[in-house]
Amino acid sequence: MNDSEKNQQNPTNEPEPTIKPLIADETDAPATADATPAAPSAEAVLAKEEKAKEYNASQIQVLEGLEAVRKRPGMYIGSTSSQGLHHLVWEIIDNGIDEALAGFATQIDVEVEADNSITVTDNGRGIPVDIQPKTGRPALETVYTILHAGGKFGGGGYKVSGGLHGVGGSVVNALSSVLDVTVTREGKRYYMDFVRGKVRTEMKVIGTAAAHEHGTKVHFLPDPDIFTETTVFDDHVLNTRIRELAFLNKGLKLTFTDKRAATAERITYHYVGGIKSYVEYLNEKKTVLFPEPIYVEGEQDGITVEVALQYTDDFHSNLLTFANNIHTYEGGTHEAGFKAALTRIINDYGKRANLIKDNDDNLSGDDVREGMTAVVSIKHPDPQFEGQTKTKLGNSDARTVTDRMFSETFMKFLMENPTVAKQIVEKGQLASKARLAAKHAREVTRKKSGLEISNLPGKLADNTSKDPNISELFIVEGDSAGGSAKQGRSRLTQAILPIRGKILNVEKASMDRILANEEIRTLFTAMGTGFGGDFDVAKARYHKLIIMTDADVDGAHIRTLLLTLFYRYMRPIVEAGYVYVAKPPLYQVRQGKFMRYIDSDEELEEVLGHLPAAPKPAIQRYKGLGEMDAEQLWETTMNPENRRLDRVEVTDAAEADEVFQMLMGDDVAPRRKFIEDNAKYTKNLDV
Ligand code: 28G
Repeated sequence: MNDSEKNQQNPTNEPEPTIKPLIADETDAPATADATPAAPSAEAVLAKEEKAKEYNASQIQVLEGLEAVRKRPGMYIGSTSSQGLHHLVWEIIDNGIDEALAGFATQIDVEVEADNSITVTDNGRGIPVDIQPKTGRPALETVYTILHAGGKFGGGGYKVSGGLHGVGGSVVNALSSVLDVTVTREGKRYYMDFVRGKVRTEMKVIGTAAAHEHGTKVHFLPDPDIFTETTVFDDHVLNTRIRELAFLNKGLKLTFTDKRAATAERITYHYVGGIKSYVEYLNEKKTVLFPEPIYVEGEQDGITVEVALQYTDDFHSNLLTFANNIHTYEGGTHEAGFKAALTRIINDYGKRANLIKDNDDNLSGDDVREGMTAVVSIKHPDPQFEGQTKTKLGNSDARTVTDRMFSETFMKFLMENPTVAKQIVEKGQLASKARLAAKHAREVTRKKSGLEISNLPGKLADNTSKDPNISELFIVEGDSAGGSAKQGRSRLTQAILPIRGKILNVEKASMDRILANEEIRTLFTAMGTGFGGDFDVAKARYHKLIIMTDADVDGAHIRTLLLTLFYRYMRPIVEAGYVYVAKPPLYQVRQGKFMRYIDSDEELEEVLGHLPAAPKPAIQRYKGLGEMDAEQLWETTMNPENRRLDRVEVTDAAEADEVFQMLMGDDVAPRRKFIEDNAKYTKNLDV
């Protein structure tokens, strides 16, 4: 090997390249020059000069092309972050996948070397090595040095499966400090390598191979001058995408080896079931409605469509769509076609099977997708990607073909599997009912934007003023305290909503269930602010929302729950400073004209210590809100003249939310203990 000499000869290393033998010694190029010593004809000299000019021009184009990639890598690979770094691997793997889709490769091996370089090997035909008439260069060299139109970010279209592979090779080459390719085909092994995109070693034969051996091996080291953020590959990212590619290309075997790891074991991904296996994988930890995912496959106008789906007892849907192995996060026409077909067919079938009656509303798209896990994967000869992140398929033919392919087979499936079909329809009907109920609840809330108390549910005793500025809503623990509060209140300004301690029992259930609690729904309705996306603090019917619970553990418990609710579902009212905590006293001390409410035994000691011995101070002890009569409750806790209120800060509510999370555990004992130990938290609100 005389690399230094080769380097000097290498035209790509010189501004004014000279012509030289196209192929180094051992290749299968016709050996001519050495064998013909005769003087060349004038025509031959001219022709040669012409060729030289063409060649020079093309070489300059090559250099300009690759220089452009190095200058603006983001244009070609999106970014030079870790994402861009991994993009290099995807480009090379894609070429191997194209060779597999063309029907020639069955396996692709990906390895991370100890130095963070990457080796990708396929067992396809091997990149052609013959001299191309147009360039006079080996096809292999062209693939790695000529910038092809149609890179992902370089404009133009995408690669077409099995047709245009090699598109990303030159980009990866330009951005690698070293890249070498070994091609095995027709009984020979060819080698060539590059430095920052420029030929270092011209293509040469490095050995022989058995006749049945064929394939391509690409090894590259990303250039640290380009990838300044990081040149370290993330094994999880690689693994995940390689697994995904194995799911998306059924039957194709992909392996991954991380040689940086102490135990560099090879992981093999090979799914004969393709995306059907993908759905099984996604549902692995879920309860499925029927054991095998439905799988549908079809082809029309060169567009292949695959759909796999299965239902679980989940409430959300998990729909992943792909076009030409690219995850179309933003959806697009194929997704729209699938969704439309799914909704239409389930409704059609439901009616045919008399599961959906004539008078019933149609199931909505959301209804039929509830609990569904599905993967839609199409392969399109000319995919158009749109959207913010270029992950939205735009081809309108993809919609019609996906819709038709899927609906035909899916209807057939439902007819042939009536038990499963019934389960799917009934799941949709259940979802529909739940959605209608939720919608109804929302509408009730929305109507309460203001004034008609008549619509306010049962337990609420509203105040008579419509001025939110002077209106207060007391949330009172327990029916008996609620009763006293209703009697003792100032009707003009004070509304009362009793809350039962029962809510405590549901705390370990989900927030959804707590929201289903009647009193809590009443509370939201009464506030008039709406739910979720509709929430509007300006519509609050009360500017004081006062939590009135006992000064004990259960009281703290209810308070935590309510604050959590406000924090999660009504945060703007907390931020606006509308939420308060009432502080019912433990004692009242009176002596002549002196009167004081007392919150603790220590405070009682202290106060008594400062009072004269005679006349004997009268000490009243309050056991709880429920034991105060209407007048006491008014005097101690509700009368704006005497009462003590603490305004709740957002941080208090956030802390309550955290506490609540901790309390969600199934075990009751630690929960109780936690609250008792965290008197600190309870006190926090008393500061
Ligand atoms: C291992 C890592 C990545 C590849 C092939 C095979 C062919 C090919 C690749 O052709 C396009 C077409 C002919 C020049 C095609 C072999 C037809 C016949 C191929 C890969 C341009 C490139 N025989 N395998 N490219 N040609 N694997 N794996 O890159 O004219 S790229």
